[in-house]
Amino acid sequence: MAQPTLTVRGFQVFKGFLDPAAQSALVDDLREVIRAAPLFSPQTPYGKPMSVRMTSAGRFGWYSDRTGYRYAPRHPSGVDWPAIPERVLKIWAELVGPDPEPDCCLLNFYAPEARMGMHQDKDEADFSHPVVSVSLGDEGLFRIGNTERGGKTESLWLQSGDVVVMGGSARLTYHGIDRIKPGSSALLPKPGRINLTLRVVD
Ligand code: MD3
Ligand code: FE
Repeated sequence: MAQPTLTVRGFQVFKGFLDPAAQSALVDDLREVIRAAPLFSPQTPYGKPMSVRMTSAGRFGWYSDRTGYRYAPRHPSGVDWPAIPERVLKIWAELVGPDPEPDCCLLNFYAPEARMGMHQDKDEADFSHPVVSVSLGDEGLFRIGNTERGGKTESLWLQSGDVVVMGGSARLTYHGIDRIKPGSSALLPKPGRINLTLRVVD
């Protein structure tokens, strides 16, 4: 099994896990996902739309509106979420093992001005399963905090092809994306960053 390039507060970072050809192939797969389940801007319970646009693949997709955050079995249009692409499942299997398979692949799209505030991911049933993140396109500044809100943080740039595994104590660590660096990658046809997160929800 692959060894992480670095580990920051339990986050295992695999720099350049995907080579440029693998990244392009993945983007082609994701284009199909977005065609079936278009990106949308989730409303927050605070009444403001998120700056990150999202969609999902798999049995569950992440969804939010004024009534709260949750996993939903269908896209807001009413269609089922598309299947998680095989190429994406392969990344999970290589780093986490084949069983269990993830049942949600959340796709976040960051336009140049988008960001994601510090938060914990705790809408899943069992935190013993890790979360795997795949970065594509422009670099994003990832901030890692603590298991309680506040305190000292550490930041690192995530680049196209980097994969991060969040397991163990890192699974409930606060984290966010402060900004992206438009023009730092030529992978996507326009400026922006895609992040995939693979999760076991159920
Ligand atoms: C740590 N996404 O979708 S990926 C998210 O780059 C999210 O789009 C960011 O935070 C992004 O919830 C960061 C890294 C990440 C993802 C999920 C985690 C770190 C995590 C779940 C638990 C702990
Ligand atoms: Fe998160």
